[in-house]
Amino acid sequence: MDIHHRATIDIKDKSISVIGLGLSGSAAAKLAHYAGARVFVSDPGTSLDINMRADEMMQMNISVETGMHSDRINEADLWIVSPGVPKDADIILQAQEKNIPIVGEIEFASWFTESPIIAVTGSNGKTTTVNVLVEMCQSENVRGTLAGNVGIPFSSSVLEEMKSPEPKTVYVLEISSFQMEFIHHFHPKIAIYTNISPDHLNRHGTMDEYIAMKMRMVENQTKKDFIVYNMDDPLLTMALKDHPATMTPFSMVRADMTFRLQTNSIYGTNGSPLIAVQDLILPGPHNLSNILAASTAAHLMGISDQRIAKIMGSFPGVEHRLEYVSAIDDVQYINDSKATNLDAVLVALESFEQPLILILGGQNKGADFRLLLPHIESSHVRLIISYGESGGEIVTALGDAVRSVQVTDLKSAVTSAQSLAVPGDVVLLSPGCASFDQFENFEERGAQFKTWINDLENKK
Ligand code: UMA
Repeated sequence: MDIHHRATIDIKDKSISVIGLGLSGSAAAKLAHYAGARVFVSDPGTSLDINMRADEMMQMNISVETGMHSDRINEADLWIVSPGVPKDADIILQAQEKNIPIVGEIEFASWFTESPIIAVTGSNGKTTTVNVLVEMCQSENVRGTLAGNVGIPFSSSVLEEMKSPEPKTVYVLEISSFQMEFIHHFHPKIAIYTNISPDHLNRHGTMDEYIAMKMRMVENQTKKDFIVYNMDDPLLTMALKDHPATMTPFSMVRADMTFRLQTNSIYGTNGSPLIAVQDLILPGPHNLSNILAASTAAHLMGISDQRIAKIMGSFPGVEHRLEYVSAIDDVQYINDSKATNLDAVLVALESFEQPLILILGGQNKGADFRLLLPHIESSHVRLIISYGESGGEIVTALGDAVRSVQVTDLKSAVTSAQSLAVPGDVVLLSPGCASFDQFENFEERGAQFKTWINDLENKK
């Protein structure tokens, strides 16, 4: 099958193998099936979720196998791969040897829509940015639709649009580096880069490779398209230096921007004050940066300053991102389960002035925990509770820079935190690791954390 010219791609009656039966695999399979392809989905897993999705596939007359990738995956004109499958996995290398074209789920979904795409990436802040942006992008002419790495597969949203077209649709997609490994035609009208710092190095190997994957998001953009990027980030500025797209940067320090931050106010596109920083609900300088990113893109979509200011002043934040859970005996509990890398932990540390009990742990993604040392020494962290697969590594890396306690799992970490906290403390779950050693995903980790905190409260 020739996938090089998007205009001529036709999947009707083509055999398509979908690799992975997670969220994106099952959504891509449904989209491909709806578009008339002969679909075969394969996943070596056997979990309850996979079996449930396999049942759903069978009910829709989509062929499926679980527990293995059999040779049947190679009887295909096209592969659609889930973002969790790395590009150097054995099955990928074998398919490439057989010259089977491979696309990622985001690429595949993009073939079936002409609606403009705003694609948001970065090492941190992308979830908050997409959520603020999609709220801003609701007007008479624009219907912002959130999808992508946020847990809503792009394929599901596109399938919905195919079934009930909405001409005002503008997709606001959170994009991860994984999702850009197999793209060909993916072409956002507006790309947003929040920042770039080391993340996912266990998958991408080097920082250069990680940046290269992030840059793939704009490889099809021309001067008619826009890149909204954080000009305060030297790595980003360097990486985007020679790109032909129209640059519309944002900054917390420069005055010559679409939205200007000065003397504790944000100024609008006509130069007059829009809102005072103290009137924003979202805490911390990182969120200010995310808000400036979203506002700049919303302005490019024709959204009025008035609407932008309204959302700036009312957006409450995102679940699992510095989310306030409860205060028990004058100790605040904060759920930052979305912090799966060290940069996100640093952002969390900067957001509090009270003494902190920091819960770190889970599955390490290749981070060096020693990088936390200077920040822990200069912040208010008075105790670290580490848990999970990386628990020992964290204790060793931090040495005696701060008091630390190692426990086996997150539930024990919560119990220890409660018994060691004193009034005025903040107990912060900002794990700096992936959740996969003990949970399905960071959402489940955050939800469990909140349940255990609520249990503590109910026992009072
Ligand atoms: N699998 C195979 N063959 C392999 C390897 C894996 O079949 O060789 C199977 C696994 O057995 C599993 C399935 O693939 O059943 C999982 O696929 P997946 O890991 O791609 O997960 P999905 O459920 O499809 O979710 C993905 C994103 N997950 C990852 O990128 C790891 C979700 O982002 C995203 O929300 C979803 O698509 C919808 O777009 C999550 C994530 O953790 C939140 N993202 C990372 C992050 O934010 O740091 C990048």
